Amino acid sequence: MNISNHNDALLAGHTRRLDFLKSEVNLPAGILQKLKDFQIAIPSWALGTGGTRFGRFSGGGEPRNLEEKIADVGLLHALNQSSGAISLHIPWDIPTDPAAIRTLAAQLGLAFDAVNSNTFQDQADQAHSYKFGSLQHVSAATRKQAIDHNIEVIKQGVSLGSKALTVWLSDGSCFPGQLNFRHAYERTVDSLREIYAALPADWSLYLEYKAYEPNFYSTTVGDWGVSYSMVNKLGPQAKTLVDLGHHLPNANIEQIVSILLMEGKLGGFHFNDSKYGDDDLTAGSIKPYQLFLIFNELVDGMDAKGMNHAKDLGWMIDASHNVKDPLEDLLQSVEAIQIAYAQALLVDRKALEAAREANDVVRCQEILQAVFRTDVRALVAQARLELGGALDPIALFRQAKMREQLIKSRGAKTVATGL
Ligand code: RM4
Ligand code: MN
Ligand code: MN
Repeated sequence: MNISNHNDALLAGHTRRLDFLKSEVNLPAGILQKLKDFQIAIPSWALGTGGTRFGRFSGGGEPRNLEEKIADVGLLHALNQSSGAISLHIPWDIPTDPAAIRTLAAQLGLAFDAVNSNTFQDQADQAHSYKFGSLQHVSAATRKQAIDHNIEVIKQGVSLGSKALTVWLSDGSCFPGQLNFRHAYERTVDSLREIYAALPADWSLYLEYKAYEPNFYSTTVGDWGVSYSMVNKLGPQAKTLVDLGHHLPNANIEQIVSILLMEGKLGGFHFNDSKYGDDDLTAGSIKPYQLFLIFNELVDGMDAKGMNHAKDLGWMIDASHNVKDPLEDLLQSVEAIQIAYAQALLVDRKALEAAREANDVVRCQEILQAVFRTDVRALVAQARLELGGALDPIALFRQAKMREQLIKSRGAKTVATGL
């Protein structure tokens, strides 16, 4: 792959588009640096073809082990210079030789983002089943097994240099009457306290919520209110994680984000998009305006607290690819996130606040929509260019026949671990 040849061929058109943007919009000082600093972690479980419970249609050349997953993220990062971290799901990916894995990642410019525990599936060698929950389970032995697993995941993360544990629980119930809601809540908090106690001082615990699935009557950590009340009980290192696909239809996610940030309890993000539920589609593919509005609140809320946009929250993608090439899909997601971030940085916050204070509702909408309708792709591309990435990552991925090469070296029928 020759990035500079690719860029040279596209440079004239790129410069024209960037100049036009600069002539139309006042770019705030430092915006390019902010875009360059902003890195989005890639989930190790999203590098292969995803499936539904009805089927899975493999695409070929999928990574067969952790080393190959890291190589794939390295490829993404080389192309866009914005995917400089990988988030592992354990036990789907267990680093057997952490030092070697760390070196491999470092060679590709990658860090290890949050590690994710898995108590929503039974593993072949485990003593107690999670069929009726894990941290909420009626049996203390099952809860202990799930707690121990989380503590083990923290240890794995420490050996890789991760700084956060993400806990997503499928715990809940499928039928009315099945669960004592209060007991389930209390048991979950007690279990989380034990995990929290094992957290290194410079780590965070992100507690993710989800409205439904795989349980279809109740989820014990079902919404941001429950997660927020739990992380408040745990302590300052515990925060809520927002996965965009985990809300009931039409939830106002930007408002949730704003309040969590204000309360100092927003920890991180799982980006994706959805039409119906936890669809795990490409970020920005269905509701790009919502993504922009979320970033608008993120930038506003982080600036109000003097936070570092790039470092003070955990930015991750959580997606699944049923019909697209996973790597192309991830390139699309990263770009969509950067576009929304860049647009949020362009909002004239003083003018917006003045319009709000004057109850000028029309003006408020004009300010936001004018930015949302501004094509900032050249700005995002310029950030990539300055970092040594490709002006058009997907085009280069295709021109260089990267998938074909992966199929050649790994085979047409490989299957990556994950969902
Ligand atoms: C869940 C949730 C978690 C992810 C699993 C695979 O719905 O989004 O973050 O780890 O899926
Ligand atoms: Mn998630
Ligand atoms: Mn999910």
